[in-house]
Amino acid sequence: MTSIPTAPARRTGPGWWRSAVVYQVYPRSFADGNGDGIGDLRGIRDRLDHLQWLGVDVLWISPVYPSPMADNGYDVSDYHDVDPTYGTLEELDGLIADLHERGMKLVMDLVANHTSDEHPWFIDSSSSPESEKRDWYWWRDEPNNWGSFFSGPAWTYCEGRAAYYMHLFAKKQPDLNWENPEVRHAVYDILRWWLDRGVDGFRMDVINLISKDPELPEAPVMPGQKYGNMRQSVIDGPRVHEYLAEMHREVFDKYDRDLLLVGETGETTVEEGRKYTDPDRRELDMVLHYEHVEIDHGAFKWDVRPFDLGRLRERLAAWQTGLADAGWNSLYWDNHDQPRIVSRYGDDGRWRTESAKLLATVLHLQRGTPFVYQGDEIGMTNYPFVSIDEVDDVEGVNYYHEAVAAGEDPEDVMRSLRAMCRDNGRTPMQWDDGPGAGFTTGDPWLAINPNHTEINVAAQKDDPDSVLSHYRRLIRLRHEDPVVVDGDFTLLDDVHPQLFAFRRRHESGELVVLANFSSEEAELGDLAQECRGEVALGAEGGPVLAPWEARVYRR
Ligand code: ISL
Ligand code: CA
Repeated sequence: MTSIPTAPARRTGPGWWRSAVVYQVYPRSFADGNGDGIGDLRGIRDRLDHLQWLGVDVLWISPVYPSPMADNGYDVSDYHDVDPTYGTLEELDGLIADLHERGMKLVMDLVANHTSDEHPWFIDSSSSPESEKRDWYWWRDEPNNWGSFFSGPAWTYCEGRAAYYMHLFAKKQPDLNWENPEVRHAVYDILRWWLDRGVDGFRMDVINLISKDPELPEAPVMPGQKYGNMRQSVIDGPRVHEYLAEMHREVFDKYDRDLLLVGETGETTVEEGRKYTDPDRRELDMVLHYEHVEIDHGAFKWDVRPFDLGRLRERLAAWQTGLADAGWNSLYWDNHDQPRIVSRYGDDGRWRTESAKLLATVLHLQRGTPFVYQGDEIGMTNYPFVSIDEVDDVEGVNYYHEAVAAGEDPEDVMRSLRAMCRDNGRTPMQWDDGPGAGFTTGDPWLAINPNHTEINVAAQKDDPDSVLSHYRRLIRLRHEDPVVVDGDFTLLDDVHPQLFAFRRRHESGELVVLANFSSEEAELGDLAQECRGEVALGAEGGPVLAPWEARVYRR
């Protein structure tokens, strides 16, 4: 039996996050401390032993601020408090203290591209064209043709202002106007307020959308679409780097602490990613790009395509090499917006355990900072959604109604939702095989996956071959082996139909990862010459990899 030692080694000082592992909690679905069926801060505090045992260094929690919950908290109505659903500010202070006591850090979600329409800023701004905050949002007498990311138009009419406001997401999420310096400074105040409270950094929601082309030009309309695709005018917009550098100067440079600054930058490119994260530019430490989680998207996310290993390998390698000498990668498969990776790129049936372990291996052994999303560590799967009534998420619900109204077969739409709907990643965390999965003693806000009777933390904790033990081993390897942190990256093969193989090289040695992304055996061919050294993870073996086998050599 393999023994699993504890006590991770932690680095401090500049760049400490290169050797760290982040764990993301979606508070609604992690642990319910008061039995009302919704996860909360009490629940998170009660489960910190799990995080410590796993060995993670940083906890990132999705928003817990007061919110009308049109988008589960990504619509903030007060940046300086905690929503009663999740607890109190005192409880959050308690969480910060608990984490610091355990040597862990807390990263908060900053949602500053938009606020809730119930935020006092928007209420004020929308009240009259004379409002002092009239330019805090994007108001126009006539809307342009942009569509929103969440279906429908990106503009909604407001009686009070007799004008339209822009919302790239739901209509209850009006976009802030970052062109206005007062808005930027109000956001910087929020950041300082939380840093002064003891938080250790931020994951900045859709931060690459904050700068829009101020002309707001009409956008191209794709075939079959009603509204224009505004991406060109909003993604990595004209002043985004200027704003982030200003934020750094105004806020982060003034704190002499080990902060972590992560930007969510959907649909950004390697070139832009490098700019955001080049330490000399003093913008962000790392970004969450989307390229590797859009491999199975067609023209848009609901147009589901088969997984393509070649494309995954090529895009991941592009980020590894693109940020090799400046900038830093974040590494993730899942978050609260993504379907479960084992159902997507792995095999959630016969090979669930093997493929979940393989996906973890290839992710964690790249160069960058890994993010574990709650449930990844036990190989949680997608939920078998049958009816739209089971879906809560605003993006999925809006899409369903729009597509069905446009004449699409509801069965086809449900098939897309089953594969891509964000609620796949939001079903409650599976702690044990009991009726509430150890998540709640009450009625869960979103259905628990029926497979929690088999897939749960309790069932995997003492099993050295479990997905959970594997995650723990990978995290420990990062803390102990400088090759994992600092080694360079080389893709070893770009044609094999089943293999993802790469090498990490460092003055202290090298690691080779050989992974078979298929349910059939894979011949290593020329790569068999890489089977040298000690097997650091996986089992000894010859020139053939078993289905979903990942083998790691260290020499
Ligand atoms: O995949 C998507 C686009 O079709 C979205 O789900 C994507 O994740 C979103 O564009 C960016 O996500 C972030 O901002 C959203 C919020 O709903 C997400 O939960 C958040 O992670 C708006 O705040
Ligand atoms: Ca609760």
